[in-house]
Amino acid sequence: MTLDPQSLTLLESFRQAGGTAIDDIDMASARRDYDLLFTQLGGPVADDVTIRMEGVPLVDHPLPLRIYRPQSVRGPAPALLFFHGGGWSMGGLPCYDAPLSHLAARSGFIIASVGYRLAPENPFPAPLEDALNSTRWALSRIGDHGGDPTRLLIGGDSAGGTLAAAVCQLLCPTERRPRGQVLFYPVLTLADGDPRLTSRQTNGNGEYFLSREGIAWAKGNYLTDPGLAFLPAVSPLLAPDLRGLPPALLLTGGYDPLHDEAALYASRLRDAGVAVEHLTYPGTFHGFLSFGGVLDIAGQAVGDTAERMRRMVQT
Ligand code: D8F
Repeated sequence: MTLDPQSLTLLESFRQAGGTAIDDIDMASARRDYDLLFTQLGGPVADDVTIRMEGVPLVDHPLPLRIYRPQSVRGPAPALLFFHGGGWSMGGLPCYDAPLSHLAARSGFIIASVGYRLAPENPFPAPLEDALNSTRWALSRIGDHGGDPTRLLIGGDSAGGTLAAAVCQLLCPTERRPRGQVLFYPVLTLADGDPRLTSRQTNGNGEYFLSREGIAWAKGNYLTDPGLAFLPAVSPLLAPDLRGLPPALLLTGGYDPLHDEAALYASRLRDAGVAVEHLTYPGTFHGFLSFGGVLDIAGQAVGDTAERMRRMVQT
């Protein structure tokens, strides 16, 4: 397989733009560049979806919540609680208007995107605590926003996918749980040097947007001590027992350094008796869902995901 022509052209434009090596850039500039990139490349927002700012009323620190409601929905709708990517330190709610509005429109789900606290100002465990607490909140209160708490999925992309996967592991077997986990190219381990993960080597040299250096930079922001990477709450792939987890959908590009950890997590989930599907888009790279303005494969993935989301909440 080779890169598809649109993905190749986009990578070529990233290369032309050059830019500073990520570990030389200050946090404010990194966040500005990230926001610009994601808002510019997302393409148009779906016009049949209402976008509103609300909040998650956690006791110590309420979190911003951005709600995408398809105008066609009547009554309580199935809902997806979403955690955005950006290496636990970048990204924000406006960056995801294009992909999440289209996912809401195509699925008929209400999507609630959580403005969890970001590192390095709020390192681990703050982002994860926010994800866990907002999930528990949604499982009891998403009805306040037109969602059906018995048909709740959680999900996220990249670092947000890590948070969603970890939350699924952290919820107790005795409490209410989401009906499924939707993981777009999640980081599934921050423990360095796992020899099983060949794609970290082949796709991580900086030619395909997300690099090993970028992951190391994000890890440095998120973790106050690199030894924390061995906690399953940081690296969900390291959890010894995956039995009883909610059904999972994983999506990756063939040129993503994170491809192999998704494949491995999917195979371990399957061995543990969890319903799982891993969709690979061979010709594209990390982050493709967010680049729908220039990549047709993003729209394809939104359609594929919407179909699986509807199936996850049936019966
Ligand atoms: C380019 C963003 C704008 C580059 C400065 C980029 C990331 C780094 C995103 C992770 C690490 C995600 N991650 O920044 O892709 O999840 O480890």
